Amino acid sequence: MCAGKVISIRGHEADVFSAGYICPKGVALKDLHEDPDRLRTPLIKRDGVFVEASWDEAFAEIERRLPTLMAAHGKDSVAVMAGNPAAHKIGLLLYFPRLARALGTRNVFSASTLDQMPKQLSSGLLFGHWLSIPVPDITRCDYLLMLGANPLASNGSLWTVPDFKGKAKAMQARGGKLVVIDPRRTETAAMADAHHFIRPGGDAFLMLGMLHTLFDETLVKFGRLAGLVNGLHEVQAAVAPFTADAVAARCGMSAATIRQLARTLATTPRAAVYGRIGTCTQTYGTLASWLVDVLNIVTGHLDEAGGAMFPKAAAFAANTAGTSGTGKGVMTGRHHSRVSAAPEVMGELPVGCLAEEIETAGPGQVKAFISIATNPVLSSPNGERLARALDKLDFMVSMDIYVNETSRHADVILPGPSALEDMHYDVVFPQFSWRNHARYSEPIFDRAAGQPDEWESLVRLVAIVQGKGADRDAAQLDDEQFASDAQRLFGAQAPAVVQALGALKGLERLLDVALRSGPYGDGFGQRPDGLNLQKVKSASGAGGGMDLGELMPRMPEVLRTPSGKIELAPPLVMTDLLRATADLARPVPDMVIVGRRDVRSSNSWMHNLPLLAKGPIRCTALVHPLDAARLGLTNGSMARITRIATAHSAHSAHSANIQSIGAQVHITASMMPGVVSLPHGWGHNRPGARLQVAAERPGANLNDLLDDQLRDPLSGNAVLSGIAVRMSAVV
Ligand SMILES: Nc1nc2c(c(=O)[nH]1)N[C@H]1C(S)=C(S)[C@@H](COP(=O)(O)OP(=O)(O)OC[C@H]3O[C@@H](n4cnc5c(=O)[nH]c(N)nc54)[C@H](O)[C@@H]3O)O[C@H]1N2
Ligand SMILES: Nc1nc2c(c(=O)[nH]1)N[C@H]1C(S)=C(S)[C@@H](COP(=O)(O)OP(=O)(O)OC[C@H]3O[C@@H](n4cnc5c(=O)[nH]c(N)nc54)[C@H](O)[C@@H]3O)O[C@H]1N2
Ligand SMILES: [Mo]
Repeated sequence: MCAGKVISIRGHEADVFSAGYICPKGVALKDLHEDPDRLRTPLIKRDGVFVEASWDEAFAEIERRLPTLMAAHGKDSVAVMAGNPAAHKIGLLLYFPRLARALGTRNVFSASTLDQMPKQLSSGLLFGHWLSIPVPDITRCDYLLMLGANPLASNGSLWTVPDFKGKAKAMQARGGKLVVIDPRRTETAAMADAHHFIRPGGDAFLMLGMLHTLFDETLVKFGRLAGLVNGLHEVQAAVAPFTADAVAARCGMSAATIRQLARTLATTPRAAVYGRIGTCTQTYGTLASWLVDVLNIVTGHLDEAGGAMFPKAAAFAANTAGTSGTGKGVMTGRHHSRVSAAPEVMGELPVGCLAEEIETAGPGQVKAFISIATNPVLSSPNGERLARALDKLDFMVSMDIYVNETSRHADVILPGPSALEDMHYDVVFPQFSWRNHARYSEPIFDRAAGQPDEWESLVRLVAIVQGKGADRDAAQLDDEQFASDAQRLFGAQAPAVVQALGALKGLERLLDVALRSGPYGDGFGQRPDGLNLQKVKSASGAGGGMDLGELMPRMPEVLRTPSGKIELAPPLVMTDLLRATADLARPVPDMVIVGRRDVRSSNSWMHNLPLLAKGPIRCTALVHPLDAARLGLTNGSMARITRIATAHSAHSAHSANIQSIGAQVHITASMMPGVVSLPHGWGHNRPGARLQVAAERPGANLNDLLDDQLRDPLSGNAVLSGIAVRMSAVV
């Protein structure tokens, strides 16, 4: 560690995972570190104005207000939400669940229901664990069918694949084919061997049509998994209505193309289907996510080299714990949200329910909110409604590094250290990585005096909630918690484990336990050649980390279903197929809106970093020339995009959205006619945010047009794609 300035940031060629590839956001960490708007001290709002405070003052303020509120209104009166950066920060990820548990509230939310909850649910139902999500084995794959993803911009998602472009080119060089299904000819589609437009929201229908073709043409084969799959006949019966001809109009694709996609998938020995955010953020999100894996399973590509395989992470891989090959499986709906009766999924309620839980009076009404690294005012549908609701709270705490569109509503803001002041070990991404690996990064800079790590702030919040006091030392509280956890986890072995961990504390202690008891671990001496933190640390840094090899078959060991089989026909999904059957002939709207990502942006933030913000305006509305001509839109002009009201918004005064937004038009034949694409996470013109650079070019907020009440009913995931809109020229 050192004190000083960032001179430059570059990729590390010896890195076992990235081989030196970094995206522009990595380079921009310099700007983030130096950003004058990034908070360095806690803030407390006094008489409506934020004032700087010491850490002790901030925690004292929380202790003064939160426990009394909980005592008066009950546990559910506090809502808590964790956002996307929590997936990148080991401290937030490992300690957030402790806060949620300590609060004991049902009102737990996260960005998962704006993103991948459908995939987690479908994987849980099929394979028995929320985190058993197969990824394409790209280095050996010869045919990759990709739906609703643009890894050239995103670097992959639920599939961590740095330099996707290089890997896809290598696949093409050995004769492999990449086929992209997307309503926009994206950067990824442009390099693909084939690209097909699809009507937004049509993916479940497309894949049902493909599945029907596989049954119809007797192309179904399980290969090695024969005998491990339950429910094939139920699936075959349920897909009977979905012939390629019946689904074609709904997908905006020809029946011949749909059949051909199915045949190529079935007859290419090493092939995989991959679907991502475009397939999740729709009303059939769970169905589409399920179908991706069903197609892989029934064509014999699941768990095969070059197909869709399950990574095996070195640490914190819950799907390596417990008994191999069997388990409890997953269930949903153990409780329901108070206002909309939405089922709990993975312990969470849908983000779309947060505003109404704050607005609606009665027992269990949300009176306080703790937001952790999340900006739902911009990143969730109908954020304006949420913003109004946040103003009605009795108390709000934000753990955030900026005063932004969401944290401006807080009474207390607790900032985390800069990314360069934090140690790092990827907890989430190795569960979905293209190759198994383990690497550890030391902090580059010392932290400013008094600046706690984020896990320490969470430990202090837990202590406040548990009535242990605001002035307790985080490290000591953590020691106490660890001692009791070790007893529970290791029983009679606990003293030996504690001794083996030596002087390690906090995150490093948890990481060492996870590595040593993980699938490659030394088992605290039982397997002396195995991993521990010390070994991973020595291999990291200059060494570039530890390569744990290519993806390996994991069936049936990875299964955690009660039957010990793949459950191809989960009742929840079978019932939802009836909804899709009834919906098959629904006419498609004239014009719908979808989102996109830009390589120089990260959801609703990083727009304040000069290196990323410079250059052309990125928050543009992409429209096809035919639509532009029809609507009288010209390149570079402003258009008004108005949403067409849904049944929900018609009944509720609260939920009335901002009805329209203005965005700059970019005319391009890369769009499917009838579809407009606008990135999300913009709209940095809200009063009270302190984002000087972002405010110069605030952009339009796509989520202002979207309906917080539209969800995939199974997973609770928000519908963010394929929403009917009208567009007109601003004159
Ligand atoms: N319309 C539409 N909306 C979408 C999407 C879409 O495709 N279309 N995508 C959705 C998806 S996939 C996601 S994941 C969500 C993401 O939505 P969010 O979870 O809200 O995440 P971000 O928008 O990235 O906001 C991150 C917040 O964390 C703060 N932050 C950054 N670094 C740190 C840190 O180190 N510590 C702390 N404490 N805070 C930090 C930032 O200042 C910001 O307030 O957006 C969703 N919204
Ligand atoms: N640079 C950058 N990288 C990121 C992020 C970022 O904001 N910026 N965000 C990160 C996060 S949180 C996530 S979750 C991942 C997401 O990573 P990806 O899933 O790759 O997300 P996108 O790049 O938004 O690509 C989604 C694609 O789906 C298409 N689409 C929209 N609707 C439909 C539909 O109904 N059907 C089909 N087939 N396609 C549709 C869109 O046109 C778009 O091209 O990216 C991560 N990486
Ligand atoms: Mo995401």
